[in-house]
Amino acid sequence: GGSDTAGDGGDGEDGGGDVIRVGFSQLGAESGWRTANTESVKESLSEENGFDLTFVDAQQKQENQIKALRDFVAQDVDVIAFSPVIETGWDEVLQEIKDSGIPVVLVDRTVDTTVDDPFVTWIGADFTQEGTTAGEWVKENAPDAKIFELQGTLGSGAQVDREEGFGEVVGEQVIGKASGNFTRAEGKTAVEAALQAYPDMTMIFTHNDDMGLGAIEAIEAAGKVPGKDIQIVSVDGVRDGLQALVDKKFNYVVECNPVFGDQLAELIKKVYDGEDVPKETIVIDEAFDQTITQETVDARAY
Ligand code: GYE
Repeated sequence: GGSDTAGDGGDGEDGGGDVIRVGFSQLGAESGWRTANTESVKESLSEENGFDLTFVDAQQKQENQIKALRDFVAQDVDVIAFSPVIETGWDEVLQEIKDSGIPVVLVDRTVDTTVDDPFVTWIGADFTQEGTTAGEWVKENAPDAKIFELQGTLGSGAQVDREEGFGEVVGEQVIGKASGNFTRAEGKTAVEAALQAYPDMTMIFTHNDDMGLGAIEAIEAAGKVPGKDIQIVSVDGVRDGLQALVDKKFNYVVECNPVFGDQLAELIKKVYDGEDVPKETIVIDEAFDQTITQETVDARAY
């Protein structure tokens, strides 16, 4: 907004060399996945690539995200990108953004809103499929396991959908659930309590590696062997998680790839230029079992 004085721009005023002003509201720094995702986003939305990025970390608090989004509207950025910590509670602010005319690119997690057409495009992983892939491994390899499910942040797209996908395949094997909010510390606490509450559990399905690493600490402190007495099936595939697989403390890891900054940058450019973009871009994942090699882990970029 406002009328800028002409002549301070340097290279080209119209088309071509425009700098794209992006406001990015990241939900937090709760996990290894998130750290890698933040790095990837910052690297791709760089000055050299033609972006002027305002990056704000909400520390897993929705109110912080809403404030950041309102600031982006006030600053009249060209494009707003955000990763919503939970799915609901965005109606008001999404309507405000819509009224401002600033396009929204949804990143990673999803929203559940009454606002019509709330975003131009979404890029992220198929969380339901991740849960299903984990469930299928269990069905095949541990059909009698008694499972404690260590959930991510309650109400987040990643938690809701992973639980759903897993539950569809092996829901009847789940004997208890609790959230560890996607962090190592809270994962550890949740598993300490679960070991008391469900002494017959033989497996943990954790919604991310960090909570699974916390679970390892709790299991070992209780004198049990992770990966044997209590198997661990996880999602993400950050280096520490894959190392736990090599060390035979994790049994199976479904990948969730956080390194999609380049794809995000491409989408944002197209949105800015008014070009057509797909409604969704699904980031491709794979899965790993204990046959993974140390070389693969060492070569992991995050
Ligand atoms: O799996 C977890 C992070 O939303 C896909 O959030 C993301 C999840 C990821 O905290 O580690």
